[in-house]
Amino acid sequence: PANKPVVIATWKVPNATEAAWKVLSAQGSALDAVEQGTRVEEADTKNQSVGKGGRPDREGQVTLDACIMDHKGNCGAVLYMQNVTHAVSVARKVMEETPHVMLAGDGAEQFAYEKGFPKENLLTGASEKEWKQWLEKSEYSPVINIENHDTIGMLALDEEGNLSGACTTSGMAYKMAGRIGDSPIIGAGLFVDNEIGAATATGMGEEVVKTVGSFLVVELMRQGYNPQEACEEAINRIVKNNSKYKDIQVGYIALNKKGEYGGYCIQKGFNYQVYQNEGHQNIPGASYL
Ligand code: SD4
Repeated sequence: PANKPVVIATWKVPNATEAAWKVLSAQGSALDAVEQGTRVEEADTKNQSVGKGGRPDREGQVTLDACIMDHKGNCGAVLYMQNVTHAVSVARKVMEETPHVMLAGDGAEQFAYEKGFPKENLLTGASEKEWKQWLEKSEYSPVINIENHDTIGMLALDEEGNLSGACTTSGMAYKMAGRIGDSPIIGAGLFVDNEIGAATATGMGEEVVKTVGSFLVVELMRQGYNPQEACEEAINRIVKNNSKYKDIQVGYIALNKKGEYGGYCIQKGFNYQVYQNEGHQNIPGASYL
């Protein structure tokens, strides 16, 4: 069918979806596609929400969260990892080469070095300068769509009809040291069920974790919702439980087994990227507000 292969990703990330498309259009796997695609954003120092160049926590440390999940239900994650750019690839190594699903902090970092990943300074001059400005007031009030924009969650359906997903981030800017968001948590920041579909999240991770957002989106698709409706209902759950929803941004994207996709968020300003046979496009996400 014409609906596959297809790749979708949170935010305006044409270089990332293009890298994923290269894999998919050469009959590559969805798993390789989402890894290659998300690596583009990890390496891009201009993206200050992912990988190298990411905004630090309030102590000035850049700490990365990432996970990956394949069509067999295998998954791997790294949490709060420092000094290694390609968190998504380390997550894949956790999935494929350890008996575990998650490695955190120093353990994740040491594992990455054992697997040959280079040690790098992830704090760029630009992010350090902004952090120092932030320190003057030290107020943690995440700026919707700006300060915490561009975590990349990516979902792909390959030529064989298999689904995979990946999610990688430096987390909320100026978070407390030790804070972990939704992005490396399977079921929250990402979930893939090869029978049904896949979903991933961006925005205020705490709200996504509280509602087990990506798992919810996939389960709603299992019950018959299309990807768009499933994202809408998962956002409704957050809004219903939270009197402060006007100050919060969360966005979901979803892709089902048929290659249909959708996206929805609380606040205006979210968009997502799609690449399929018909070409490349950026779609403004419909929003609750
Ligand atoms: C987090 N969900 O750490 C991430 C942040 C994010 O775009 O999505 N930024 O909570």
